[in-house]
Amino acid sequence: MKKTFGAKLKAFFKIPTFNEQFFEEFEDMLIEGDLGARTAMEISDAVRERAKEEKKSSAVEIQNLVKEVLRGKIEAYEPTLIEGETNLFLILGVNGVGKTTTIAKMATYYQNMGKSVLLSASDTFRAAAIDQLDLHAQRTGTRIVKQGHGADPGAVIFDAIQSGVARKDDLILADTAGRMHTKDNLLRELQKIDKVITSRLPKGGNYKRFLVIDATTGQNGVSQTELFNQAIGIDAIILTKYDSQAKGGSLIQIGERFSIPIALVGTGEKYGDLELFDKEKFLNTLVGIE
Ligand SMILES: Nc1nc2c(ncn2[C@@H]2O[C@H](COP(=O)(O)OP(=O)(O)O)[C@@H](O)[C@H]2O)c(=O)[nH]1
Ligand SMILES: [Mg+2]
Repeated sequence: MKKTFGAKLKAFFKIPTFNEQFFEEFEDMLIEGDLGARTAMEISDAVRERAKEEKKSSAVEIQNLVKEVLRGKIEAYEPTLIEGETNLFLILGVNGVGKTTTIAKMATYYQNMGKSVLLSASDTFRAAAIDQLDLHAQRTGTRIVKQGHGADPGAVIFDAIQSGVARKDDLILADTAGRMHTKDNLLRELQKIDKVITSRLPKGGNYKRFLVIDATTGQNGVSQTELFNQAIGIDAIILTKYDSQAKGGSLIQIGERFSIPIALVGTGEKYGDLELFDKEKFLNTLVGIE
């Protein structure tokens, strides 16, 4: 089995010999862990300083030092609903990252809190996408607003808002397409959707844009964030497939470059496999503590 970044880090510090080769390999490992070149250098410098000051540094000490450097780079985001208002969460991300699955998990999560949820099948680009969300709606007992394959996604969201407001739903979860014929098409489509929401959601409504990042895609998560953030702005990240060996090192770069916090973590394929992001736990796992 492939070792996690945290396990590698731990093993690396078993017998630290602080020479130039050590620091070169150390930086390479940090970059492989998707922490990015800048953070890698920052951590490497901090360890260098510590090693010089204290002569010897134990694995645990260095792991904690790495954690300290990382701590200021990411924040948690609590996805709370505004009571008595229409909340709308737009779920964005490239194909296959887990948007539709996460929507079903979020529906379950908020329904368990006693909230009424409405799904908007606004990924109309793929025919199967509507059926997939529809199946999740049936299984989780959630109401859904949908139109046919190829329909205008803005129109679907428009309908969902009208219906959700009329029925006083607490939360509308809107699916989106992750791919279109061209990247420009996709971005324009998302901007149109965004405009429909900002102009149609009643005053006092709570609109948040969530970007889903697949933990296993590593460095690509950073360019995906840049793309979607430029298009309409992202409020928070949802990290999926955290049950894999990948422990989301790219979130450090995302936090550093775009200051976008992390709301939720997907830990499997079942409806209950969704957790609130816990920063301390995340960092401990990332650097191999515990
Ligand atoms: N192991 C695991 N698989 C996931 C998770 N979230 C989604 N998936 C799987 O990823 C695949 C793509 O998910 P889907 O929701 O269709 O992605 P979308 O294209 O972004 O809507 C499916 O096989 C899901 O079961 C997760 O947290 N862990
Ligand atoms: Mg989907």
